Amino acid sequence: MLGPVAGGLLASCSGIGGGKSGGGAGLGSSAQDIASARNLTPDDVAAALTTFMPSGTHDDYYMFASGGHAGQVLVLGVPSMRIIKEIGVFTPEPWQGWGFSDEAKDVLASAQVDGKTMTWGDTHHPALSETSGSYDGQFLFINDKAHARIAVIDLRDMVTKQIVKNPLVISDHACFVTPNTDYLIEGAQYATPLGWGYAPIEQFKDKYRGAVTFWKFDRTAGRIVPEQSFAIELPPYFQDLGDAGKLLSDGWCFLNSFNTELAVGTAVDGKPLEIGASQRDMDYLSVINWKQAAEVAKSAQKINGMPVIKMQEAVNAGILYEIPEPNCPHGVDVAPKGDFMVVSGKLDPHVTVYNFKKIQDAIAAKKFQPDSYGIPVLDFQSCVEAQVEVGLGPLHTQFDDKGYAYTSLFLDSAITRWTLGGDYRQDGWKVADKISVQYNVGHLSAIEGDTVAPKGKFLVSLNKWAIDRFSEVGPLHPQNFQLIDISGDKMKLVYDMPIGMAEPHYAQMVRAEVVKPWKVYPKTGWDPATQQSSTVATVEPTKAGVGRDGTTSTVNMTAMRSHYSPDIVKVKQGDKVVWHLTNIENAEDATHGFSLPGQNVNLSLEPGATLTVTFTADHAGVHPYYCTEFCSALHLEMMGYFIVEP
Ligand code: K7E
Ligand code: CUA
Repeated sequence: MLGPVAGGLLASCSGIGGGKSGGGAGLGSSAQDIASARNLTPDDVAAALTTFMPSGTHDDYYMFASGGHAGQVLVLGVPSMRIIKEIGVFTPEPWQGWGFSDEAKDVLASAQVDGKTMTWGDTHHPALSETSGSYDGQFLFINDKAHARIAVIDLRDMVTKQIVKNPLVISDHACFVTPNTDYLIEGAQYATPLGWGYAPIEQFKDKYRGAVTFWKFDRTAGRIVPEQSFAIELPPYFQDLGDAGKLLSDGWCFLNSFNTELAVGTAVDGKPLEIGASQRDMDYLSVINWKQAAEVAKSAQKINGMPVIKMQEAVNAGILYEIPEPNCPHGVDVAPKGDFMVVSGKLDPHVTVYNFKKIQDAIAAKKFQPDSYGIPVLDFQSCVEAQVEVGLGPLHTQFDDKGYAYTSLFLDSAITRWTLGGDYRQDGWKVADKISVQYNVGHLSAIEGDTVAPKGKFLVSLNKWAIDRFSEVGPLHPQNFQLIDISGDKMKLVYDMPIGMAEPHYAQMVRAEVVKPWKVYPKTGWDPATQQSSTVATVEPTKAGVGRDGTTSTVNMTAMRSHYSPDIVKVKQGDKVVWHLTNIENAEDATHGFSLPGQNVNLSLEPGATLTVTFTADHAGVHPYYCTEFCSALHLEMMGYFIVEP
């Protein structure tokens, strides 16, 4: 039953339950009645009021979450946690027609692996573009761990524009930007011979390598420029997550690695990899001067077209160092001022905080010993600022606007809030609060929590297991996003959100006003692939029609409520058909679909867009095509006949 506190809370919320009556039998007519009927505690009521968005109002924040091995990106509104969109990236996505138009097929084809088009990816780390270390709302990048690919999404229309395949490695993990998005940094994951060649597994130490790739980004073109990108060869330690330095540490980046034991598995080592790879007390954090590396790369030899700075060259140039870090690390996160690097070793209950200035001093004073590849390993004690005992299985860390850090604890299923020392807070390096989550948290995401200016307020715990939290759906359960209010002295869990679509590893949250998507395309006849006027658009229905040249039939079609022009399209069996469609509407939300049976054609034409499909009319017969979006009262009539004459 609702106690006096909840009653007071409700009473103090002006307008709630005030005098409304006559609502019928249901739960009751006032907020007080509803809370009582549903047995809600005062905390429940406060949580509901924290996340509720009255109909028609917009969320304060966007969350961009990876869609795991569904290969997509999810867009959510926070604090309501409503899913607003799923962006097709590595996997065809029928709602958006992603992967069905010639334009989208070109993007997926450009990302081929060894000549094969992959129809899925394993997305892990979304990275919003940054200007001066803050999200600028222009682009979103995301990696495909399975194939070492990086996708570029333009946030004006939230459509994938480019995918690049790493020519050196076959799997990746880290994906993060430099503070002005000059480079998108991709760390390899599992070591292989560079260039995806062959070498016996017994020659792991000598022939297998890791790498970190610096993809040059051209903001004006909105594209990665492979010709201006480069990589650094690394030891065959498995590179894991990374983060770019900022402000004080701008120009540097930090990349975890595990399996510095060089374990490969039972047949060679006599023990499984996970045992072999967790024997030493320490692994290595790579510390890399990427600004200087960009200069060194100009004279580097190429592998598969990519300039690769060899380890020895990197050591000679003074751009590559390592620092011991607690065994089996996962996260490395740079504090907002760029002064501290927070590392979590999964098997150590502490987070380890390195001081950038101390790292620089250790380099200058040559306090290092080479590892077995000749890379200088800096003295651990000389670089460490603090270690904070946060709990079991620490993974990732985010920051807020009050000088707190938040670390996810996989084994404890909890999040620890702790204080940053230095000039962030007076209280030194201490645990401040801890909250249980359900269950097995991986990443966590705070509002702009990995930028130079975190905003605090909310944190989302991205939990890998949901177990008992939701209605049963068979043995495959959803993941569980939990929204946590971090604005007060104690963290408060306010919402559970099931994600019934693969495992969202990482997510980033940004203030809504930073992202400025278009409502409709800027001009009628817009090519979303180039973000310019299309060269094959038809913007007048009177100019639409079918032409035939040899055995190629070209269809120039317009779509508007509620007809296609032309509506009857005749071609000869065996013709190559090039079909251009333009949605000539400019009304917000007036999207038309285009479904052509038997040809795997399924387009989504947003207002203004021009798209093309090309296929061979191999089946003589009558093909009714139709619009897949319920666009008007006469939507069912929005159809036509594609007639293939024998
Ligand atoms: Cu699942 Cu960042 Cu790939 Cu951690 S990662 S949890
Ligand atoms: Cu257009 Cu339905």
